[in-house]
Amino acid sequence: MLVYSLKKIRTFVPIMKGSIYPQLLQKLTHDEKSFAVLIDPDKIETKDISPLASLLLQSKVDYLLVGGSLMVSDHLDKVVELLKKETGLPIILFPGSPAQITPKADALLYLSLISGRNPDLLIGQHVQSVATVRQSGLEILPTGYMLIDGGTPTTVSYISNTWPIPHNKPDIALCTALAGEMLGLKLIYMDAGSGATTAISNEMIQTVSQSLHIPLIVGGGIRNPQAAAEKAAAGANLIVVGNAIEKDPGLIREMAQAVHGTKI
Ligand code: 1GP
Repeated sequence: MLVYSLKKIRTFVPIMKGSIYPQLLQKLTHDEKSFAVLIDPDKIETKDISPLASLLLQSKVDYLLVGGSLMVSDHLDKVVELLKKETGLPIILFPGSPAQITPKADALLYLSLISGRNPDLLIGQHVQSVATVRQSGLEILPTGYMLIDGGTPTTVSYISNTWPIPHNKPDIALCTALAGEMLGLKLIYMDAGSGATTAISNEMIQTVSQSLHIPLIVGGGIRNPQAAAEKAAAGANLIVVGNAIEKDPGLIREMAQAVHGTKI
């Protein structure tokens, strides 16, 4: 029975190029929350993709984010290709470096690390990789990426050589996010970093989301459905979870339900 229904679901409607941002804006207007699972190609073997795909489909996940801060495996293309084939879900690259770009995905979080003061990650790498990005044909999602202190040093902080915004300084987060919006960025991603001890506070999310007019992505250290629902209720439009789901894939369904059921 399950096999039959999955087969039916797998007659996917192809994702129209360029449709992800308009969809995010529409959801923002209707206050509909979205849930994304982050898949780090370094942490998954291709043989595990099929069982994961079944879970993703049964759980009504909205997007898949694919990327890692330090990619040592060489199967990004394959992972994206299989995820696409098995789930049909929109795949958004969340690259730790320009080397993590594959045209097999649907869209690219074109990240500028606006919480930091490392020119290379604000604009330098973008200049160097412009040809690859343009030729990829991916939907480009210009994103102000903000690292928020999650209580433990993160790989991103180390690699990017930047300080995160202090956990208890919502005003700095707000001014940074608004500056990003006024610069024309289309999304803000506040991230406490993968496996953060402390997720971004509800207060900070609320402060930022109340004044922001573009979709707000929140991730890092969200471990249970209740936390996911709280972050969504505080104003996050898209909740991203990676680590907790790697440890317990059974959480996917509960997390998705919690986020989708969020009432403001
Ligand atoms: C990290 O926001 C993502 O960049 C997800 O974090 O792995 O802690 O869920 P977790």
